[in-house]
Amino acid sequence: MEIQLWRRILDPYRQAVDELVVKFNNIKKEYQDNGIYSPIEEVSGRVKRIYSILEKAQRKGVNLDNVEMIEKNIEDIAGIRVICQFVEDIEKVVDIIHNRSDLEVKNEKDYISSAKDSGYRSYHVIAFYTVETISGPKKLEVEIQIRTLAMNFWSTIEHSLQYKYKGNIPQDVRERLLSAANAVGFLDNEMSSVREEIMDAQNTNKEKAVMVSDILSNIENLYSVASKREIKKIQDEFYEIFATDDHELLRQFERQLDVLAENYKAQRVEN
Ligand code: 0O2
Repeated sequence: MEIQLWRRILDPYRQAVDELVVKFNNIKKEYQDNGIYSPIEEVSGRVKRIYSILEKAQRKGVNLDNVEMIEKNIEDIAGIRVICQFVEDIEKVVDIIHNRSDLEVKNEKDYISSAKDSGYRSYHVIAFYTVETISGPKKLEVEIQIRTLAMNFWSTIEHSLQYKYKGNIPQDVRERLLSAANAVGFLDNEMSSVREEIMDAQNTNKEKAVMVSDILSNIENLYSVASKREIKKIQDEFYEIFATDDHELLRQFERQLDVLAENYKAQRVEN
């Protein structure tokens, strides 16, 4: 297999990664725009490096000249990583994947219920995804790794150590990593136990930010219709309420301002 052809072979995988990153980010955005907690915190993707593909193919005893066999045997040429805040979110992301019409699940690896010997924890979904190319549709495999922020921290560090020691991490370092993996498990459990409180706090903050931005844009719009004195009065009232940090007062003020803006709009239509 000619080396320069690799770029052409990997092009559809690059396209798949780019498209899926956009799609998963959009899921996150949809949750946020609807004021609902998003199980997706971060999304990233990569196409496996040619060196890693060849190395893995060799390890699996696949003939390096046979591209079809390489594509069939190496499921993670296209890799997507979805990072969640809590372990509970992982299940939600897996459900989302199952319910999508553009992803057909091939198999799943649950390294959360049973971690790998290294201590690695993550949930992998291997799915078929079709990209449209100028030569027609190409159905290919993508690996979606779903894990928490804490699991990701551990695996990123461990992965770089794997590179450093070329897969032969010294025993004492391995033991440290295992104990760190246990600490990550503990951390995720502790975070889960206060999940409701954390989610509440995050939702309240988000709601406040949306309310403040709504209030400010209403005040901005009033500049063209209300008197300077009235705007000054509204602004002073806003700063006063904002300083109290009272969520309910802010909500009431937002409603009042909405009504005022509507009244001015109606007056303008009448005139
Ligand atoms: P890279 O650099 O991420 O591309 P299999 O086909 O099931 O026999 P495979 O494909 O290795 O074997 O499956 P597995 O074990 O599910 O691993 C797929 C990917 O998961 C790996 O790809 C890693 O990204 C990640 N992974 C698996 N085990 C570990 C681990 O112990 N530590 C870390 N940090 N990551 C792990 P690659 O090809 O190894 O690497």
